[in-house]
Amino acid sequence: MARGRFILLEGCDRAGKSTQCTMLVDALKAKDLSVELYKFPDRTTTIGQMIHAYLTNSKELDDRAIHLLFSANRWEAMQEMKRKLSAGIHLVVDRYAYSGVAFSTAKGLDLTWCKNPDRGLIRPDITFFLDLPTSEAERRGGFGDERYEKRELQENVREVFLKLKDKEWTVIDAKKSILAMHFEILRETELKIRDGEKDGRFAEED
Ligand code: ADP
Ligand code: 2DT
Ligand code: MG
Repeated sequence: MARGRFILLEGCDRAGKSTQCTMLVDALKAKDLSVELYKFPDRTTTIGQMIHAYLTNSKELDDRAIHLLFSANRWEAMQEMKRKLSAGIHLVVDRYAYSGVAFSTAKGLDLTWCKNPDRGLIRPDITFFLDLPTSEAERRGGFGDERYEKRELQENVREVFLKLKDKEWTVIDAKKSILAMHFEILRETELKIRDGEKDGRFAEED
């Protein structure tokens, strides 16, 4: 059996990641494919609850400590994700290690230091970067109360994302309509799934 594909959606706040993840999962299910949604941070685990307490300002943590918790929150999902991919289930993932590096680097931590804890995680088969200028993101509603929902930080995060962007990313212009974005993401995903029927190994982050 061909292994499932790891499909990642990354991008700044309000670029439409969660909207597109749900639409992609529904569209793939409608085509009778096995697919599951993962979201990072996963706030349901013990580590995730600590992250949630930090993001909602009910707990203070050192910048490095919270960075490592975000990474640990991915590591604790790894075995299950590998099992599912091996069983032929496609995974649509809402944020991953790039968000980890982008936010912590934007706060002032060293880029290489930030990348290290995620080394060895399963590598996505396709990374969509939903690109939206901060000014456009702001028009999609006022900032909420979470710790990172601040204009200056969001601008820094976008800059780091643009620095991290490599030629393997598929950049989606998030100024487009929800449906236009969906069709673009679905088309690329279906190509990747067809392509992936040939290989069976996991690529790991380096
Ligand atoms: P993210 O998960 O990237 O933060 P969401 O999917 O939660 O973004 O979308 C943030 C807000 O923007 C929601 O109110 C959503 O309905 C709206 N939105 C999402 N995509 C678009 C789009 N392409 N054009 C206009 N508004 C959008
Ligand atoms: P959501 O709004 O998508 O729940 O994200 N974040 C996320 C990090 O700082 N490091 C990480 O590794 C990840 C995955 C981005 C909550 C916030 O958490 C930030 C926004
Ligand atoms: Mg979201």
